[in-house]
Amino acid sequence: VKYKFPEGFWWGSATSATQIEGAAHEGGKGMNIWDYWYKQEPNRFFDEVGPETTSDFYHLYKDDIARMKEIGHTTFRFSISWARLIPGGSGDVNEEAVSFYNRVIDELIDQEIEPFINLFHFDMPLEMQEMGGWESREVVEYYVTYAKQAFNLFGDRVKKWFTFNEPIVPVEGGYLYDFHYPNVVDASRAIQVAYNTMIASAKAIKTFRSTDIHEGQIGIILNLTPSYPRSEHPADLKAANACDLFFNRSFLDPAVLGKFPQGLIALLEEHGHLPETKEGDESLLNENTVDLLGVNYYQPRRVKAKEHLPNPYGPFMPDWFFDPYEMPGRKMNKYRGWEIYEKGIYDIMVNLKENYGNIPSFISENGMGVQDEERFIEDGRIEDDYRIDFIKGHLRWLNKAIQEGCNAKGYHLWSFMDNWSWMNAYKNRYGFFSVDLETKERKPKKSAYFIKEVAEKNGF
Ligand code: BGP
Repeated sequence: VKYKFPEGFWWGSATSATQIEGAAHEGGKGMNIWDYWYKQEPNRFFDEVGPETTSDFYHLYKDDIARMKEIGHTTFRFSISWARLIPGGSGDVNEEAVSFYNRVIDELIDQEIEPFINLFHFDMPLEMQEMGGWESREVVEYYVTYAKQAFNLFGDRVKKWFTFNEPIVPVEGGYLYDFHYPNVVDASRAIQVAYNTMIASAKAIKTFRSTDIHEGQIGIILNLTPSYPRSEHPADLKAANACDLFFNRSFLDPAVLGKFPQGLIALLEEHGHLPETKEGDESLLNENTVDLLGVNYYQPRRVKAKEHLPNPYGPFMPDWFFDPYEMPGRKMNKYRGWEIYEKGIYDIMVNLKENYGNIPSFISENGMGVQDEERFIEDGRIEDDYRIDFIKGHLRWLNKAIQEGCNAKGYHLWSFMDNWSWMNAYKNRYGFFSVDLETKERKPKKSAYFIKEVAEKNGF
């Protein structure tokens, strides 16, 4: 074994409720924005496939957990569907949902796989969205009540909690770039949504720590995209810094350091876009930073100084401050259109070590989406050597970061099995297991055998 990982390193994978559970209208679940939006505009979803059945984990969880065991998982991240646990987002808990999540948790524990639970993965209950979604402080309070219910129901067995997955994505998708419901394009509202999510996260953390049965850890999962400038020219550096402030530090700093970066505040203030705040917010954020940070890493951002000045009368956008830069010769995942830059994972870890107190962290998502993956079937199995190479490439850099003292505790692939992905539906496949959309049959890909060996040897 050339690349050995620290003892007890977490090997597993990540999923989310809407993307794997299915049973969207079963078991007493309420509607969330995805169920609703799909009903309104099915043509905006790839192949017009919606979230009703996805990978049917709701019914097949037991066999799936056996499969996780089979490939050496020691940990597994899933999310609770707020609209399943509390249909409508507020009010009574749905007993069928409690029973389902209890069965999942107990099954994982029986198989010696530690459950990691995320409370929010893009799936706002419809009623909560109608009340204003994350723009509303009332919704923030309902979210905290939901979190408290979840801690009380499952916190006796679950010791790793996350308040949000990629909270920036609903901001970008729902309020800036029109790829999530409610399809708003308005930077002021986007900034309010971003701000309120961090308030919600801090409040949930505070609640977690004040409920006495829980001695676990609580954190947040962020998609970090290191921002690399085209050159060392001051204008390019400035562009990369703005990009970093908007897309990384806007969430990373409040989550880990307990305050928004000064540079970001100055930028927003200059353009008249500071969010509305409430008394006590500052100390709330300050006193409720995370214990653990999940890092989702797929690709970096490469940027350069703006070539043309933005129209000052047009809508304020983060893109006012930088242009994307397509570095010649960069390595691409040609099956998904994203850049592959393995060293990014190392740069993130070093940054966390140097500037964020070496907070305990782990790779909570990393993975390779592939369109039309059936073309790689040989003798009935998907021979996903490209995915194995992708994983190895990232693990080598993660290993180097650990050798240099970075506090990385584990690696989760996105994802355990092929799943439904938001507007892309089943276009890009990510799993260790393929899923037949008709029969829901799962089949291990070559990478499933690879990860099993890595987990068993704790390295490769
Ligand atoms: C992350 C999300 C996941 C998943 C993944 C793959 O940002 O947390 O929910 O969707 O990206 O993205 P995609 O399916 O769009 O390729």
